[in-house]
Amino acid sequence: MTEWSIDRVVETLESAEHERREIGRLTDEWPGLDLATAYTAQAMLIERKLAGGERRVGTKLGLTSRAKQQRMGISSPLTGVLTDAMVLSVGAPLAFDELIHPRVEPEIAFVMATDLEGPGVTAATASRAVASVHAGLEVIDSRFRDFSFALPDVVADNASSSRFVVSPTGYDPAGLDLVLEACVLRRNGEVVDTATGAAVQGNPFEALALAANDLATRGGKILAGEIVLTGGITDAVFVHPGDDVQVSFTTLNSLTLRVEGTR
Ligand code: 0L1
Ligand code: MG
Repeated sequence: MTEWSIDRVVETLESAEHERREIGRLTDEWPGLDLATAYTAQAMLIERKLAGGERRVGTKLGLTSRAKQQRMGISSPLTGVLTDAMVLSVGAPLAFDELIHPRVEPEIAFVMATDLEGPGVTAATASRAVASVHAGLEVIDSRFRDFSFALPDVVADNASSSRFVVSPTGYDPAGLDLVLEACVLRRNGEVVDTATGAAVQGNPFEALALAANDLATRGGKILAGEIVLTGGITDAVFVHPGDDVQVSFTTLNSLTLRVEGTR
């Protein structure tokens, strides 16, 4: 039997993504896969994507809302890395056949004006580092069967990252009350969930501060110009070919994603 190692974790996750194949929890097979080891695996996974030609474009938070934490049975937020290969232009369809079992969730997104580096970042200092606030829509596609994972599994899997859309129009953070910013998630015209920005750690700027402080524990930071997805505001909905998903915010824009495919 092959021993588990960080290399093997990365190769297992990479092949699951490339072959669009679900896998079982790594933590069931390797109980030694702790959080620190999982973040090392995530960093290696990203290094390999970058070595393959992808470009880092941002940071994402996951499991920042109670709706998502309750659904996944994990109460701790986590971070991941966004690359240009995950970017979907506004209006572009989602190619279902490229993915395993995609789900869609609304996000409040930031574009950063300056670097943001912990420790000690507060929501107030975090908000001053933001250039603009945008509507976001994230497609998550956990490589784990039935989206069933423990925290180290999903950390190693780069927080289920797959695709995302950010509205081109950005808003001055000083002019918004993100705690009260409301969002409606619709699938095929039917309302499936609603929430306000308060769902995201009480305030999306708290989530941004959390990301900066957490990254600092691993020697990382958020860079000027990068996008930050602050975490799904509502639970994520499964999508299938033919579906239209729409996220509509009070002030931020609406985004619609059409799902195409044959499976
Ligand atoms: O698959 C997942 O739900 C984990 C990633 C969480 C994404 C989010 O909360 O935004
Ligand atoms: Mg998300």
